[in-house]
Amino acid sequence: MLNPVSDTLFARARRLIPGGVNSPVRAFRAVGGSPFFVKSAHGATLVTADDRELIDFVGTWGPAIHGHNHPVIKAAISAALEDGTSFGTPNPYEVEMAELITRLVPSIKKVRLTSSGTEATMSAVRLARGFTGRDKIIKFSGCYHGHSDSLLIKAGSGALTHGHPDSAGIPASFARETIVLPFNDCSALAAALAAHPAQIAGVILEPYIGNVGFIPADPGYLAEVRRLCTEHGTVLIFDEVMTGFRLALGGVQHLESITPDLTCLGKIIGGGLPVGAFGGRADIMDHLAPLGPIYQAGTLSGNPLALAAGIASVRLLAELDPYARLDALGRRVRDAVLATAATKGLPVQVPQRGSMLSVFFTATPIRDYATAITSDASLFARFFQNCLSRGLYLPPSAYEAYFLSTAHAGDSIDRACDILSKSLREL
Ligand code: KE4
Repeated sequence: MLNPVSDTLFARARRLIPGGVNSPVRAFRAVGGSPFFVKSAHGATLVTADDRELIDFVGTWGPAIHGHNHPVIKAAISAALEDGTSFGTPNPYEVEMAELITRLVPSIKKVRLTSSGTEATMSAVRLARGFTGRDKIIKFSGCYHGHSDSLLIKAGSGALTHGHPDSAGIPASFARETIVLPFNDCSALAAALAAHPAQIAGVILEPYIGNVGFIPADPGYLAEVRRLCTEHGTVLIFDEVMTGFRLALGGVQHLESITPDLTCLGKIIGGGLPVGAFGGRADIMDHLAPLGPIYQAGTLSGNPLALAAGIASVRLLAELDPYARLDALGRRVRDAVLATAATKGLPVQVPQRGSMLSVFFTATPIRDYATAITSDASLFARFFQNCLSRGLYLPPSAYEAYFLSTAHAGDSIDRACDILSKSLREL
């Protein structure tokens, strides 16, 4: 695909920005070719610097659940902008967002806002360690919780995409405090907790994984994780940065009727601007400065513009309740891929819940990192390029989730399913 303007921009970017990108997964290293640059986005569509229109199945990695540049969110940002961009003091938007989150996610009794999901999960882990006085944490292979040192161990998303699930630059002394287990394996968790009595500060997981491709929890798994954490006095942290407000208004914890001790949020609650949040039990949260000894801070935490966008986005979800419609769109895409692959005798797995799904090129049912990496990444790369050449942008990695939006309904989803089918047939 000829992208002269994007290629020129990418050449300039590579001279000054490592890899030419500000987040590695955007670099197309796993799918070949060079990334296109986007100059605008509206609804389900991206417009590239070379004026190509693409149907977007990435949705800026989750925030764009209403599609891009939604008029209600745009109006909320514009109104907030009239009063300035950042005050460095408490502002009314922070109270509104805290009241919204605690009303819609009942496990969150108190909440602290940050500027990214990484800050949210990093802070939640520090809080669990400070609250319990324990040092070790448990995470799960393929789960990605942002790029803080304790959590970049066997991580998914861009770390896995580029073959560095254990990043360089993390002292062995840090890595030793993080135990990594397989997802969807209750006995592995039970054994690890028993082997480290009163040593595990917290268990952190994506309740449905979005960062090794999409992998829902097995029935009963999250309930057993909850029971084991309670038994061992270990803080259960649900990283719902991706799934929060994405799969249900109350997140996966609502769908599965689980009450975590702490929850991390991000993406959708920023409406496309930089926001993260972590919250949960008040007796834990009250250990945070300035009340308690656990420090956490941020210059732009509670930023009025970002919160105006996030409040508008979350309120719109509460008003429209689009989740059944989003699930229908997800099923539509899943069924189109399964049907076409079946005609070719092409083994694929398409885990899907609501507006999240992934396509794995393997005959192995997907339930964890080990099964996810049986997917044929080179076949995915060809599938990705086939789709892109026809005008559909999938995540540029075999280990990411696709995100649909309410804006995909109608013509976009019809065209996208047609492109997916043609692209599969061409493999
Ligand atoms: P941020 O620091 O990128 O706002 O959030 C980190 C994070 C935490 N937890 C979960 C479950 C996440 O999915 C993320 C970030 N997600 C990736 C997409 N897989 C962001 C895209 C990127 O890294 O460029």
